Amino acid sequence: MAFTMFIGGLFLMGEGQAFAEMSGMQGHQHEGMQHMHGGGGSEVIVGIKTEPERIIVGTLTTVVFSFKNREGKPVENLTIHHDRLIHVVISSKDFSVFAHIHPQDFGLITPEMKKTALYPVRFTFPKAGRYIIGIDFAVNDQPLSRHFLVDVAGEPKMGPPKQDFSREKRFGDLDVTFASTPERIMSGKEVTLSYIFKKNGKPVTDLEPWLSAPMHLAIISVDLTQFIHTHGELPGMPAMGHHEHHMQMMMTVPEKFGPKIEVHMIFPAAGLYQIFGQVGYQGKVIATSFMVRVD
Ligand SMILES: [Cu+2]
Repeated sequence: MAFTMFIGGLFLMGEGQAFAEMSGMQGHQHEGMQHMHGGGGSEVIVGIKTEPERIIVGTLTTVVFSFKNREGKPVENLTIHHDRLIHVVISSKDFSVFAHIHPQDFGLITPEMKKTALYPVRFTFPKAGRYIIGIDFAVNDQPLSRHFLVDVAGEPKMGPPKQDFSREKRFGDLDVTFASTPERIMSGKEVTLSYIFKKNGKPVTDLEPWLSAPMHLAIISVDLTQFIHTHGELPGMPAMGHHEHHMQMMMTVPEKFGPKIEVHMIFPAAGLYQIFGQVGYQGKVIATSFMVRVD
């Protein structure tokens, strides 16, 4: 496999510049876990390489993630969480492009991948400019998160992010009302985000779990310094702290639910954030996108 060529290499970027942003546990809602698990996972050094190295709009690009320990040895004990070994979120800086993909979307996880701890995904970048690539994974069941920046060359170029604070939008067949409680979001303070799904004016009660969660969310700051992957909950599920939130991964989500999904979280810093949410509906995944300001 071509991927073996990446062994030993760490980062790359569109223009040959390395940006490896190690976000660590930052804002990932699992801060408490480090104490409970002895912090072994923070030793994981994640790298990213792309093939081709210089990414061009419209070209199928392989993005390979490498997982190493301090000694430079491959980390072999990645564990499945939310049904997948590695969750990869890609968003353009203008927030017009969003993808949530996994190595398993492109084929089986091979023994070779496990042994070398090199995991590829494929993606065609549709616009030139900067992208954030966030990944979520778990080592010995300890959830970890990292993010990277890559630059893509070519045409068309992306514009600045649209400042759209509308709270009612249509995604696919669904009308989605988004709200936050309290309405004014403060950094460092807990906030509840809520989504209400309607179709033809009627509440949707047959939303479906996707990857063992009512909703998957990727929350990204406009300056691309913050990447948070979190999950929605159903109202009435017991209130969860950070540890319980992790345990929710093992909980069963009802087969059908709706129309409301809630997300409990703490924004780590002030600024504008785009909130991408994904929910299962009629065998498909509906992606939602809303912008919030955090003071
Ligand atoms: Cu995923």
